[in-house]
Formats: sequence, C-alpha cells, structure tokens
Amino acid sequence: MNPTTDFTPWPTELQQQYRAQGYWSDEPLGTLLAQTAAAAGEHIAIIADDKRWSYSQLDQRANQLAAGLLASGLQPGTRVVVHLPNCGELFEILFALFRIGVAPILALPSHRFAEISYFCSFAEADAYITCANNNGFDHRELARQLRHNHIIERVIIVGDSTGDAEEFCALDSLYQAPIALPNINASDVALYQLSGGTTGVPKLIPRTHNDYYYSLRASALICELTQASVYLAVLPVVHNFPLSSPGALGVLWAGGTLVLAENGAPDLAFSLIEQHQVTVTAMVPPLALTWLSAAENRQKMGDAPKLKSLQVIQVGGAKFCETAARRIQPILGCQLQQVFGMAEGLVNYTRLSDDQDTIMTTQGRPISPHDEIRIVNDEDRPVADGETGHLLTRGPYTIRGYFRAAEHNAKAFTADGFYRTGDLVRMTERGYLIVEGRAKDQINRGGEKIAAEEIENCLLAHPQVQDAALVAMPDPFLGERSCAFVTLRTGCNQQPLKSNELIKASDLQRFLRECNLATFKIPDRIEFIASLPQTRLGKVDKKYLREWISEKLARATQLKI
Ligand code: OOB
Repeated sequence: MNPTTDFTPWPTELQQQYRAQGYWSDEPLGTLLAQTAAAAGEHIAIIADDKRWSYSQLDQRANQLAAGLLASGLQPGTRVVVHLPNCGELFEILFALFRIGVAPILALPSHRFAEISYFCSFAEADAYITCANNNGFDHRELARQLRHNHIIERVIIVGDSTGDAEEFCALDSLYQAPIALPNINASDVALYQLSGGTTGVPKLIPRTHNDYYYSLRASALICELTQASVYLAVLPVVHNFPLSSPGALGVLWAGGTLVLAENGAPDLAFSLIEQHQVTVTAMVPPLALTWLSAAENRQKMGDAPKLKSLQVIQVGGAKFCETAARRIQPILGCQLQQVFGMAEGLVNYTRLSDDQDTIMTTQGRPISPHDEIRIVNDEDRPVADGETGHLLTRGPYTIRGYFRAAEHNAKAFTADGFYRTGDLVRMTERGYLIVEGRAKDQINRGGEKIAAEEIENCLLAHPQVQDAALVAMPDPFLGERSCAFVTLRTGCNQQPLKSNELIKASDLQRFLRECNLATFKIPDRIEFIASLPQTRLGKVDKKYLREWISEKLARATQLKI
C-alpha cells in the first residue's frame, strides 16, 4: 500500500484532538454489532421479506462468515467489491468484512459492467460479492464477463449459485465455526463509498472505522434513535444516506430494528410501515413526491394508508422544495427532517426540535461542533455573512483525499485540507445551511449523481460524435434530468455526414446503453447542434446550454397549456 495516494490521513494534531474530544473511539465497526448483541441479543435486528435476524444471530453469522472468508484466502488489508441490493445477507457480509479488515467497495445496485469492472481493476479488488439476480438483471452474467476478461478471479454469490461451482463460490458454503479474528486498527479504512463525481471516472472514498463510526453514532443521537426505532430502508442501503445518516448502521448501533425493502414503491412501503410499525425512513425528493400523491389519492378513495407509527421522514440527496416540504406533515402525518450530506463526509440535519420554518426552509446544520464550514467566493475568500458561496468543509469524518487520485485531490481539497463540495450554499444566522445551487459539473437526477465528464467521454467514443456537453435540465419530478448537446463529425476518417438526421438521438442512447453504464446515466435528451458555445475563456458555455434547454422546455410546456 502506498499511504500517500491510497489514503490521506488527518494531521496528527487533529487526530489527537478528535480522540481527546471523544469523536474517535478507536473501536472498529465490527464491535458495533457485538455490543448491541451483548446488550439485546434476542431483539430483532433485521427484517427482510419473511427472514429475520436477531442481534445475536446476526453477530454469530458475521463471525462464522468472517472465519470462512479468511479460510477462503481473503487477506486483511485488501479490498472487495460488494454489489448487492437491499438484503439481510449484506449486513452479515459487511460485519464479517469489518472484522477481518477487508474493505468493501460499496457499488450501487444500478451499477453495471462499466462501473463494476472499473472498481475491480482500479482498486485491485480480491473478490466480487454479488447476488444471482436482481430486478431482472443477471449478476452472474456480469460476474462471468469479469472473470472472462481476467478482471477478477474470485466471485462470491449470495443466493442461487447452482451449476456454477467452478466459476462461483456460494456465500452459503463459507460459514464456518468462529475463530480468533485479527486485530483491527480503527484508523484503517473500513469501507469505500463512491463519489457522485465530476470527473471521467468515479472516485473511491476511503472511510475509516473511526470516522464512520463517529458519524453514524452522532447521527443516531441527533435523530433520537433508540431500541424502539424501526427504520425502513427503501433507498439502496449501501449509499451513505441510508447506511450511516443514521441509516441502517445507526439503527443497529441504537439497537433498533432495520426493515429492508426492495424499493420505495408506496404499495410496498405503506404495507411494510403498517406491518412492522415503522417509525422512521429516509428518501430522496422524488420519492417523497410519489408518497405524497399516493397517500392523497388513497385518502380520496377512502383508503388512507395506515402510517400512524411513522414519526420521521428524512428527505435528502437533492434539494427538497419548500412547497413539497410543507405537505409532509399534513398528508403523511409525520415530521420532516431535511438531510444534506455527501459520501465524502459532512452531513447536515434539521433537528427534530427545530421550529417549522427552519425545517421547511433549510437543509440543516452539521453533525459535529468540529465540522468546519467555510463559504467562499471564486477566489477562495470568505463571503459576507449570509451571502451565497462555495461550501468548503473539513472535520472529524470528512475525508482528506480520494483513493489513488493525487492529481484530482490537489483540486478537490484546499492546501489546508478543506474539501471543495462543489455546492453553493448560504448560512443562516443560526448556522443552518441553505443549498442554493451547484458549481460542480454534475447532474443531480433526483438524488442520483451523474458526472458530466464521464458521459461526455462515452459519447466521444462514438465514431460520429465530434464533441459533447452534458448539462442539467429542469424537471418537475426529479428536479433535474440530463441533456447531452452533441456536435457531429463531418469528415475525418468517417463517412461525411450530409445532415444531422443521419444519426438519431435514440441511436446515441442505444450506443450508451451498450457501454453497459448504470441506466440513470443515459442522457434523457440529446440535442444536436452545429457547435458548442464557448465562454470568453474558451471553455464550453454550459450555463448558456442550461438556459437554452430550460427556455425550450418552458416554451414547449406553454404551448401544451
Ligand atoms: C448524498 O451523498 P452523495 O455523495 O450521493 O451526494 C452529495 C451531493 C451534495 O454535495 C449535494 O450536491 C447533493 O448531493 N445533496 C443535496 C442534498 N443532499 C445532498 N443537495 C441539496 N439538498 C440536499 N438535502 O446525497 C447524501 C449523503 C448522506 C446523507 C444525505 C445525502
């Protein structure tokens, strides 16, 4: 391991300070479960479909799996790619990995060959842990392609791995009698989150046991989780929001119950809430809108959903508009909590005891008194109080550098270690943040982040594409969708194109699908233009393109009315 590029440590002085302040407890994440199991072993930790895990069962299964993973040859200090939907086994795997010092790279269920192969090879992962099938997608086929291309050798399958004994190892075959496990240093990397990104390839975010444990523990306290809490996970639970803000791990720390749902569809979620008396859940704004209209429709039909147990709905991942925020309590009968966070660290919450205006109009304040917030102008100078500027942050659970990305780190962090979030915010007098926009080259499609450069590079790989720029266009439901502006080649080594009609938007969309990217990254719209507009500095003028497409959409809506 090369410590200078794999992981950027906090300065020694701050490490000591974070310990002295009690933020870093030097406990590895594996102990979290052992402690709750010792305190309340028979309490139900996880419910997924018709399966249940008590705390002691989960703890034992994690130990048995840890033993089996070590015996199968996984070495402490290495990395594996975990690519699973919401399922109970995911938590056996996570705790087993935490306990043997192997760091999972937490891929999203929507990731496909392009992303997974990149994570495996870039991070030199020792195994790919996945399921047989999810949502009609054959993960074993993806695993076969990885093996065939010598990207990964070892594949561990959760669930049905029949007939593939040569290629795949069944997770079920790995549980063994517990053995003494290695000592884990809590300053080491526990897991890798993935960055929403702004560059051509997704960045890996190394989170240590110490920093992650602190952020989820403090989050659980802020969100007032207790043993009586029942948390419904409807978002992909590997994402930082439902995993640690306070999410699944926060609930397991508090000794509550985690209910795992495949997705957030109202029919499924409402019945799980009623069945398990769910008290808290987390979602992105478009899902909140879906729940609001589903609940309203049902009320009109005299079939109101039974959501009495639900106390708090957390909404985050993208800006939640005030009008929708104000509908949560009257329609769903529970309190809203706004969450503004990032996989790199900093998470802000409105507090449950805050006044209504703060909850409706701000995105909360940081977890920690030692989260440092700077709001600066384009020259990195602090803006006047209350003014909008770029949000920079550092603190006890915000990373100091991405994994193996020295060049990018030099831009993404200031010389004194502040992370440049790329968000434009202002701070209220009481220290609450309001997200006003974004300076980073990213599209936030209802909470799913798309790095413009990644998609532009894919478009440029098409033989007829000369240049491409991906921008956000407004969308009433998702907040933003993506629009690619494309110019076509007229000559070079290609057949001269007589007119742009020769290639259609759908052709380019199909081409991108064939690149095996996560579907949410495929541009929603493609506009062919003669040339990309430029700023005076010679960069593509994305502001102009964003305005152009919003006006075009606005005109189209007016025509319809
Ligand atoms: C969460 O994490 P990521 O890493 O997927 O995305 C982070 C970015 C932020 O930099 C910001 O641009 C945007 O997502 N964002 C919000 C927001 N919450 C996140 N923008 C406006 N309002 C909000 N409430 O999305 C994430 C991680 C932990 C907790 C919550 C969200």
